[in-house]
Amino acid sequence: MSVVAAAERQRRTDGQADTYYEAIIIGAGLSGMYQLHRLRELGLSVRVFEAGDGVGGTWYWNRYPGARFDSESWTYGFSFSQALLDGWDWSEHFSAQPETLRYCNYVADKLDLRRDITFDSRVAAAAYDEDANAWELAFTDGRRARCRFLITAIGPLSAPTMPVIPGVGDFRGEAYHTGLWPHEPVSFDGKRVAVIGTGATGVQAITEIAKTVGHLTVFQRTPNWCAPLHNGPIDAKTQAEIHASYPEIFEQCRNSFGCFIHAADPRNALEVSDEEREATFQKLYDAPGFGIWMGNFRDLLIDEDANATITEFMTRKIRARVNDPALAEKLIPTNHGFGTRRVPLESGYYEVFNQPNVRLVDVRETPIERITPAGIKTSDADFDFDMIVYATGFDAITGAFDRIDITGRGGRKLKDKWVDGPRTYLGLQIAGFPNLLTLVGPHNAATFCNIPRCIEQNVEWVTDLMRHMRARDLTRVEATVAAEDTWTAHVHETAARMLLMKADSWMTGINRNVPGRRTRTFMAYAGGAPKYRETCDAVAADGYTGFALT
Ligand code: NA7
Repeated sequence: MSVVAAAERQRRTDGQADTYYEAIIIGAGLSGMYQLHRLRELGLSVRVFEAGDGVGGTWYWNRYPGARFDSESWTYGFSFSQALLDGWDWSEHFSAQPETLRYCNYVADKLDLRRDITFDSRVAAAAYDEDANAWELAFTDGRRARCRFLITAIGPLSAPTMPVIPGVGDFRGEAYHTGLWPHEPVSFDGKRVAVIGTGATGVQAITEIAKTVGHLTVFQRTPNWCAPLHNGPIDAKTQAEIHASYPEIFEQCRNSFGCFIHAADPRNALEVSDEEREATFQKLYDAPGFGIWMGNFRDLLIDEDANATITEFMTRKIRARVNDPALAEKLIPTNHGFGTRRVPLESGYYEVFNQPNVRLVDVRETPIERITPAGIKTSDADFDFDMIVYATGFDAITGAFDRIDITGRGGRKLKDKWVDGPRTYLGLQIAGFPNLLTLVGPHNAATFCNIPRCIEQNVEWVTDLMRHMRARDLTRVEATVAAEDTWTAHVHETAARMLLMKADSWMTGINRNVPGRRTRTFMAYAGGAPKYRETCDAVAADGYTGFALT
């Protein structure tokens, strides 16, 4: 224990000493687990508090049918430890949630993390005590804990939102939100099931539920541009090749915009002939993963005319796959171009609508009026269901922060500070909130990334900061207002040239189920992971410019 921590422990004579740590990490998902490992190596007294009763974060909560990677499995695992890489084989190119949750548990076991994690602990409030230079945490069950550094590892998509529809509590059948799925198996056999929501989650869930359901009704508000996942098992030969090529795989990820193996095509869509463009689109459509979104012509997501070419291609694909032409038109987005919202990857999604036991309800034409005890009432029909599945998404990126009452210097609430959208420095720190570090926080490249790749960068940067501070007996770090203003302006400038800023989505801060989430503001960082990493490294190399260290 450092001198500072020992002094603090000595100072606390109120019986709370055993709940004081130099660092507390909130959340035992991948970022919390890795941060724990690194801070423990540094010799800090550190504890993780986790709301669930197991590790895994996103993969712990999102147990809905069909949940699986859109990242290639073999690009997703932690890269920092050869032993972790050597001891784990992914079974599929895009593994399903149960396997990923097993992976999270494997990491926790291998690194012996559980001894420093307290489960079933949801943080209700965190307040900065200026005199003590410490954070005081209150848990929902009344327990308290204190720490010098508070590190949030609470995830960008971890605050599920229910739709604001009258009568949601009235339904007498089974009802589940995808992000809070039960741990026990759920059967759809012979049942009349409704799914509300057709984002990346809804698309996966609908495709899986349709395999065994009695009758399925999909309530769609905004169709999305879905592209084929092309998943498959990993055979023994490929497995050996993957293990032998990890250095190259991670190097390729490191150099691409979103840390996927897909890097943008250096050509512009309108520079090539129609035939060449069509052939490129077709090749990407037939290839696995996010290539069609991230490995496509470089101007598709910034130039309207270029975007129109892929949008037209994808329109033809939907028409070709859906038998009923009128139904196909309902599944084709009309208010945004391809790739300007998160692209759901699918494995037979469009064909689901060719099944005789599946019906699509376009709620723009016939809005849902209320949830009834028996089902759902729209403006033109009453539907009876045995089960309603809410695939209605999350209060993204800032929602998990808002669900904790966070108070900084001078009694300032984080929620108030961010009322018009987040303001941060590097997506890792916030002026007025000393010693609070926000892994995968808003304005951070990690929210727009093959996430473990960016988690490693975030965690290693925070660990280096801690090392720097300990070596100099510094105990307080806070972003300056000027640095925060500059970074926040840079985040907005970088996003402004992207077409995705024109679409309503969780990335642009719109959620009609959450009061106040109506203003379009970019929630992540669109400058790309390599540029983000370079900036963070330069800040560190310069002695942490933009931070007041005392
Ligand atoms: P999303 O992408 O936010 O999707 C939520 C879906 O729920 C979307 O289709 C919404 O329609 C729909 N929704 C929300 N409220 C309503 C109401 N009241 N009525 C009808 N439909 C509604 O969340 P996901 O969980 O799919 O994905 C989030 C991310 O998690 C995903 O990108 C992955 O990276 C992991 P809307 O589009 O708002 O019209």
